[in-house]
Amino acid sequence: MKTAFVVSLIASLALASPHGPGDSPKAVPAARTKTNPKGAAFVANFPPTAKIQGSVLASTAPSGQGVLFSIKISGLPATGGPFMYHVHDQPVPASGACADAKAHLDPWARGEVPACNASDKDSCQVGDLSGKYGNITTSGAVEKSFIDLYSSLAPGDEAYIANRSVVVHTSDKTRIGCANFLPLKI
Ligand SMILES: *[C@@H]1O[C@H](CO)[C@@H](O)[C@H](O)[C@H]1NC(C)=O
Ligand SMILES: *[C@@H]1O[C@H](CO)[C@@H](O)[C@H](O)[C@H]1NC(C)=O
Ligand SMILES: *[C@@H]1O[C@H](CO)[C@@H](O)[C@H](O)[C@H]1NC(C)=O
Ligand SMILES: [Cu+2]
Repeated sequence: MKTAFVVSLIASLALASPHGPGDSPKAVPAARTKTNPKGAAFVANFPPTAKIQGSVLASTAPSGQGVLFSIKISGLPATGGPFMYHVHDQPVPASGACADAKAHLDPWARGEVPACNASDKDSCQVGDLSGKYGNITTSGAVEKSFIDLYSSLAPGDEAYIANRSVVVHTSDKTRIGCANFLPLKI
């Protein structure tokens, strides 16, 4: 009896989809990307129509593991902070409409709740950069760099960020700037 129960339990676990929408957020920790190509670099430049100026550079980290993000933003308004910034799933279309960037890059369908715990980055959405590395709490200009082990610059990876976008938000989630990651031309 007991054995039969255990066997059926194991069978039902094995059948469960690893990325199903009903999974608890911690069921599938974000994969750490180990295949970032050396020297890959993409940049998202906020367009003149955005309320903020600047860029987000994403390049393979010097160690080869993870993506080095270098954020340089100016023109952050005096009110509306703290500001959040994320990699979003879709690119911004030619119209520049930030809403069309859709939701955060979340290849493992982790969802929005509970909020990302920065002490447990494995459990956060891949695209939730401010959840993992902190909100921008200043107005005006800011520079910030960090290495994210979950984002990918390897084409074909679920967490590939090129051809997607970065979005900056006020604390009420209003999108005040968005731009696509495009190959860096030196
Ligand atoms: C965040 O993660 C750390 C490390 O796993 C844990 O000790 C802490 O309790 C977590 N905080 C919350 C609010 O879950
Ligand atoms: C971005 O998408 C376009 C159109 O699908 C494709 O031609 C291009 O190779 C992609 N670029 C990258 C860096 O993946
Ligand atoms: C970042 O700001 C948002 C919006 O105010 C807030 O909900 C979130 O808790 C903040 N995150 C941290 C880690 O302080
Ligand atoms: Cu966002």
